[in-house]
Amino acid sequence: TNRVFSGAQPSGNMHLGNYLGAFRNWVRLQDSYECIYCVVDMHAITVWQDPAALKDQVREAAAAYLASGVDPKKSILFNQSRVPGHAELAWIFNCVARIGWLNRMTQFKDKAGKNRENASTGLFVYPNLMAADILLYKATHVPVGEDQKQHLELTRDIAQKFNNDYGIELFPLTEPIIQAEGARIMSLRDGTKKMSKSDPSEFSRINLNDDADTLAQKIRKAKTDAELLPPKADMLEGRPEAQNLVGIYAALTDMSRDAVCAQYEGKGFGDFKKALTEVVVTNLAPITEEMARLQKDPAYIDSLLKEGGEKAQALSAPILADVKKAVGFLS
Ligand code: AQP
Repeated sequence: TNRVFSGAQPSGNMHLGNYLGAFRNWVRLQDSYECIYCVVDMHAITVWQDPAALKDQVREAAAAYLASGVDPKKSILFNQSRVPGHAELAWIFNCVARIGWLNRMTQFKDKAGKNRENASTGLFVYPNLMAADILLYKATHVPVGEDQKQHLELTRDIAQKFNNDYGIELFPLTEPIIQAEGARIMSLRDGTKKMSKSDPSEFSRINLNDDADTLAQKIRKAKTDAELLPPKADMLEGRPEAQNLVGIYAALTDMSRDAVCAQYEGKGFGDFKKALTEVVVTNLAPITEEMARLQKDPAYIDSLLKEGGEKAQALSAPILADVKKAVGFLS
């Protein structure tokens, strides 16, 4: 079977980048793959999370998946910490992966920043946990953005080394599903930085639970330039903020960037932002409403996650048993 695994961290502020770069594609994959979508709470605590807030953030993330169209009848939806196999397999992978491999991971360097000595050890071995997430289910495919390509390569290296070391063809070499061009959404304040949950500026990001007035205000204040829209998208070169707004419009309407430019050629960003606001509000309103409705009933979300967790547990148990046997653990 072709099986997909993917997840997002419940670190609060689910945003348009998460939707266009991840959730929307997850929904499309449900028809052609057996899909497992996980709220990766164990990844989230690699940086400090307030315990009371974390619970709500897990529910918010699950609500965002569901409101985007993840269907718990078709796909498995659960939170990572509920299935202990993730931690167990991650430990085994801590002993398979080499320090030199992890030292090459650029995301660790970005996230740890200058104060590397003070980063959690979890942040350093994060890619090993990600490999465990994927291989615990022998997922054959993972949808990845540009930023996660290196981690998926590491997952393949771990699978291969495990298979070699233990002399057993246990794990598949998971293939990436490369996202369509333009899936990377940038900050509204700085077109060279990606839109991110952890950006301290609310105006950098379009949250999935922003109301229409907030959306309009954020788009009005988004950084742009005084130039007009050109007839072709490649003429936006060197204008990262303009490129980003055109990209968002194109992604939400399923138009090409060229078609968007052709439609608004010669217009300034005042006019374009009005049109963009309409597109964003129209597309996000149903998601925002559904998220709000779901979040009013946390018990319902918790019960869905529990059910999903039971399915994930059942799927992973025989695979983990094979791993332990290969390693030589007594059972
Ligand atoms: N700006 C983005 N454009 C396109 N896709 C994005 N994703 C995140 N930001 C963008 C995709 O969303 C999925 C979930 O991401 P994650 O929760 O694992 O965390 P992240 O990639 O580290 O996202 P953030 O928002 O930047 O979180 P923080 O600030 O907490 O680190 C992934 O598929 C990701 O590619």
